Amino acid sequence: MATKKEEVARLTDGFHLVIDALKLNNIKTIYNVPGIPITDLGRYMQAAGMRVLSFRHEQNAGYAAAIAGFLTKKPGICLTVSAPGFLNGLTALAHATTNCFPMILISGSSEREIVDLQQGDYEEMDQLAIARPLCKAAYRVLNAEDIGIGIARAIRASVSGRPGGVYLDLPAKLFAQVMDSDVGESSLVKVVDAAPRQLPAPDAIDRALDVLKEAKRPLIILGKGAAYSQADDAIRELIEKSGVPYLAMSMAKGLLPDTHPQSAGAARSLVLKESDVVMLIGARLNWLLSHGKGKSWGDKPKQFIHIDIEPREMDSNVEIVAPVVGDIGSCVESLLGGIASIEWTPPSAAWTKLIKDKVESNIIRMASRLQNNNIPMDYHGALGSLRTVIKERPETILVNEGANTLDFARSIIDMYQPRKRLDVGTWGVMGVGMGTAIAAAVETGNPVLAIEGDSAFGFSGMEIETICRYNLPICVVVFNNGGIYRGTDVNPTGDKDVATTVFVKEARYDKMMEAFGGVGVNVSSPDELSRAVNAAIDSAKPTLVNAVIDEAAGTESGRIGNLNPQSVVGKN
Ligand code: ADP
Ligand code: TZD
Ligand code: MG
Repeated sequence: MATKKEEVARLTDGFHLVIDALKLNNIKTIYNVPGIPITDLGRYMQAAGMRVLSFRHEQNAGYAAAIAGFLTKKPGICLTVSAPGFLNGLTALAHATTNCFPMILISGSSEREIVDLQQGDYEEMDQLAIARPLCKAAYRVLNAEDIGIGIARAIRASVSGRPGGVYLDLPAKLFAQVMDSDVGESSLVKVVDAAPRQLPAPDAIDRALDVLKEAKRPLIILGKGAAYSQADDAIRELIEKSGVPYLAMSMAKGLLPDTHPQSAGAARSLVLKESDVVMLIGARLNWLLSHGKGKSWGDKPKQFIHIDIEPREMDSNVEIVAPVVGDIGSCVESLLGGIASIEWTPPSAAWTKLIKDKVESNIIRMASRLQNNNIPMDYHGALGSLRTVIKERPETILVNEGANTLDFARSIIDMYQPRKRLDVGTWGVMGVGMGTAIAAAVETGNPVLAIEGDSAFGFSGMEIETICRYNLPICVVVFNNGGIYRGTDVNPTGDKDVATTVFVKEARYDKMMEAFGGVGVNVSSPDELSRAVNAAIDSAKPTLVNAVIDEAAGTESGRIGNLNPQSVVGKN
């Protein structure tokens, strides 16, 4: 007869099946905040050799998971407790879905029987119903033998087609369910070809090439979908072989170096207005591209070619004359094949010279402003020095959020390598900073430079303890202008409360980093700033640089002040 010990040895349970299912699918990093009912899950995961990183707030763990998905093309995993932890993670899940990043939010939940009768369980909430509208797919696993299938479905849903966020609900009861370990093992599923290639139809490629070759003033726009696809060589070849000028959206910067001769980045308004055919590659015609119409697109007629994996994206804002539906790697390869098989004439010198002249004059106009040594620093002086840091250290991952801090950094700092610029994404979310920086360091091992508005930093600032705890090579620079957009607003009533956009004057964010054993530096000039950041990257030590910025230098909402509704009766 088997002893009790031998009998237990032949058993597995919900905890271990979740771990085995994730490991079988090569998922080994978890971004989490512990608590009932998932504390032991995190412990067992760590014991099983997974990397389990604990955060101070689930939203930051969620942003970490989201960007891990963008960087790796595998779902980033965020693990939370029930109701409040779940809700804290939900913003990040919605953000991942909005940005087309693959992510799985796994949350523990309370007893179904009690939740559904609303009898007041510990952290009672119908999480599945709440998550569903905010993600691509939402699943709940009730029985241990379904854990393998549940995790397989979540993985496939997150990365196949247009990537996005998936919610996986694991009730507390599930973890302790016991089953025979052999039966358990055979219930696990290793997902085969989780994100199958999707080849474009040959006639769609022919149609696209017909439009492109007739163009007098063609333009390619690369979006973060192009960066995500990791088809870097093919995209570069398409741009160089076709000779078509291109614009890179924020997180597509560096797919080709921003200094590439075909980059129209410094002539953005000109090319949007003057182009006659625009080929979008992994970029949506949403607000970030003024929906493909209106003043910024000029009054010349335009035709759009659109490459995207999501068929419903076609004609979403304007007519698409040549939709190309498929994965970017396959679509770009097919276009390259097409170009090779026809007599391809590159765009006219008149068009490329018009752009080149504009790019050059804009770069010259900017150069002297970037070299200013004003104290207190303005955005140009401070970012001019960080621009050089990235030029000399192109493998550094730049994380960026804020309003002026974001908009100026995006246009001033050239990127040289793919997927090295990570920012606020489609929604312009403040608070992605520290979670993004942590995942970037963990997933790539590269140094990370996070350029943060002081307001933006505040949303996730407590995670600098996490950065110190895991000793990550992250240098955070807080652009401290004492407020949101500016530090100069005054309360018009003269009341004791300061204006709504203003923070404590002369705050020293560097001292927060020192509190956790990291390095804190306070700087007031561009030279000091670049010295501090170079030293931080050389040392690989967690560092926070408090960069004192002129409180009057910024503008309302950075570059998107036009989106603020205007009151006709309100007085400022
Ligand atoms: P940006 O903000 O940089 O303009 P968007 O987030 O608007 O970029 O667009 C990204 C697009 O890329 C989405 O429409 C998404 O469906 C698409 N996409 C993501 N991955 C792929 C892929 N592998 N192949 C094709 N399209 C993709
Ligand atoms: N909350 C969230 C989650 N996202 C937002 N985008 C905002 C609020 C509104 N918001 C912006 O759009 S930018 C910004 C806020 C609060 C902060 C800007 O101030 P900053 O940058 O200090 O980060 P600058 O350099 O002072 O402009
Ligand atoms: Mg600020």
